[in-house]
Amino acid sequence: MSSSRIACAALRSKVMSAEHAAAMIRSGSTVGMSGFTGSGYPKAVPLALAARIEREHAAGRPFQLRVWTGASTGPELDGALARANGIEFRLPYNSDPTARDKINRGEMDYFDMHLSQVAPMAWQGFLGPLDTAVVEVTGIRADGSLIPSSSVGNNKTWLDRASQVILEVNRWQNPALEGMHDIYYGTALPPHRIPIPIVKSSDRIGEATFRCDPAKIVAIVETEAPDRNLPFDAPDATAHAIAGHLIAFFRHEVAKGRLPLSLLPIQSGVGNIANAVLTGLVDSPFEALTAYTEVIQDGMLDLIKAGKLTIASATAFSLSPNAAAEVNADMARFRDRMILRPQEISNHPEVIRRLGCIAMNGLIEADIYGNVNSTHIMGSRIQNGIGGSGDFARNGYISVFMTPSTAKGGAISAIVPQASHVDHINQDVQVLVTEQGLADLRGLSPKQRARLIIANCAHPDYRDALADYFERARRQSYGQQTPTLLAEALSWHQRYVETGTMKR
Ligand code: 0RQ
Repeated sequence: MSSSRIACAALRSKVMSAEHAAAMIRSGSTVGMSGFTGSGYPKAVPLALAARIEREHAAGRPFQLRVWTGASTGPELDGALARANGIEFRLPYNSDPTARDKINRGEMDYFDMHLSQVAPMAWQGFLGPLDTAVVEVTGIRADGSLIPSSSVGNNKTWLDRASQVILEVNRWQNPALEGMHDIYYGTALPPHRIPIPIVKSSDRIGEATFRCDPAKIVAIVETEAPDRNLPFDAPDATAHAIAGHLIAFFRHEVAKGRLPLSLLPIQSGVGNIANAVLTGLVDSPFEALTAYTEVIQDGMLDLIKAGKLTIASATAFSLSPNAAAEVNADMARFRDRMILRPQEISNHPEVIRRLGCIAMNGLIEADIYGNVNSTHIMGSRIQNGIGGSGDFARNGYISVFMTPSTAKGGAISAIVPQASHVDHINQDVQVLVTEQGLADLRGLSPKQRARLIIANCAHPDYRDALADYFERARRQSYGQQTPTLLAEALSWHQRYVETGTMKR
C-alpha cells in the first residue's frame, strides 16, 4: 500500500523495499545522492546499501562506490557507507567523522570543491557519467513532478544526469514544504549561458518542483525518518565577543554611509560562531535584513521570528532538532520567508556579486597577512572542506572570516606566521575577527595587514611571538612586500606536531 504522498498513479508500481532498491546499484558505479548538511538526504537506501556492501565484502567480493552529494549528509549516509568501507571517491564536502578518518588515513579519495561548481562540472563531463541518483523528496504530484524536501542541493542535476533514479518519499517531511522551493531550469554550459535573473534575495525565477523523466525512475522507497542535524552550542563568551565586534563594525559602516541600515544580504557559514553572530543580530539596530546564503540555521529563524529578517534564500535547512521541529510544525508561516534553491544558484558567483552579499565564514587558521585556511589541520589533515566559503568570500561585497584566537585549549594559535594551507588568498579576506578584536584589512598592504592582525586578533599568549617573527622577517626576508622567513614560517606547526603545542 503506497501512501497519498505518491499522487502519480503510474509511479505507484515502482514502490519497493530499500533492500530491493539498493540491489539496483552496481559496484564501481557513481551515485549522486541528495543531502545538504543534515537535511534532505536519503535515509533508507544508503543503509541498505551499506548492509549489502558488508555482505559482499564478507564474501570476499570488492564493492565500492563513487559518491556525490550536495554537501555533508547524515550518519545513515556518509557514516554507514564509510564504516562499510563502501566509498572509493567522495565529492564535494564531508563532515562525517568516519569518512574524515578514512580520507586522512588515505583510504578514500576526496575531491574538495566549491559548492557552486558541482553541477556545472557534472555537466562538463570530466567527472564521468552519473549512474544512479538517490534523491529524497516530500512527495510526487499527479503529473509526476517531484516535491523537493528540506534541501535542494544538486538534486536537479542528479535527476537530469543520472541513467536511473531511485526516490525516497519521506513522510516525515512536511507537505507544506510544497511551494517553498525555486528550481531554476535556465542554466547551461558556455557558450549558451545567459544571466541568472535574480536581483533581490526574494526573487523567484523557477519552478516549485523537479522535473524527472518517469521512465528513469526504477524504484521508490517510502520512509518516515527525521533529518538529523546536531544541536548548536549555546553561545559562549568567545562567540558573544566575536558577534559583538562584528556588529560594532556593521554599525560603523552604516554610520559612514557604506552600508544601509538593512545591511546587504547576509551569508553565514556553518558552525556555532556563525550561528551566534546571527543570534546577536536579533538585538542589533539593523532592520529589514535579508539573507542570500547557503543554509538556514537556528540564528536565521530567530531573526525571522523577531521580525528582523524579511527573507532567507538558501539551498538547505541546517536546523537543530528543536528548531527543525518548530519549523516543521509551522511550515505554512515560514514558507513566505524562505526560499530553497539549487546550490548552483544559492552559491552562484554572479548573483552573490550582484546582490553584494556580506560573507561571514569560519576558519581554521589565518596568517599574519590574512591568507585563510578553512580546511586543513597542520597542512595535511582535512577537517571538512571549503564548502561554499569560496563562492561567497571571493564574490561578496565584504568578506568576513571569524574564529576563536586559539584552538585545542590554547595549544594552537589561530593566527600563525604562515598558513599551512590556503583556501582563501588575502585578496579575498577583508575582515578578520576573533574574540580579541576585529581587523578591517580593506585597502591595506601586507605589512599594514600584519601589524593590525597581530595587534587586534592574535591571542595575548602568541602576540609577542608573532610580532617578533614579523620584525625579524622585516630585517631578514628575501623581499619586503610580504616579509617571510622561509625556514621558520611553518615552524609553529612543526612544533605542534612534535610537542602538542605551538608554544615554545
Ligand atoms: O575540532 O571538534 O576535534 O575539537 O576544528 O572547530 O572551533 O568548533 O569551529 O564549527 O566554526 O568550524 C573552519 C572547520 C570551523 C568550519 C571550520 C578544530 C577545532 C574543532 C571545528 P574538534 P570549531 P566551527 C558555508 C561555509 C569551511 C566550510 C565553510 C568549516 C574543529 O567553519 O568547515 O566555511 N568551514 N562553509 O578544535 C587545529 C586549528 C583549529 C583546529 C579549529 N587552528 N588547528 N584544529 N580546529 N581551528 C556553509 C557550508 O559550506 C555548508
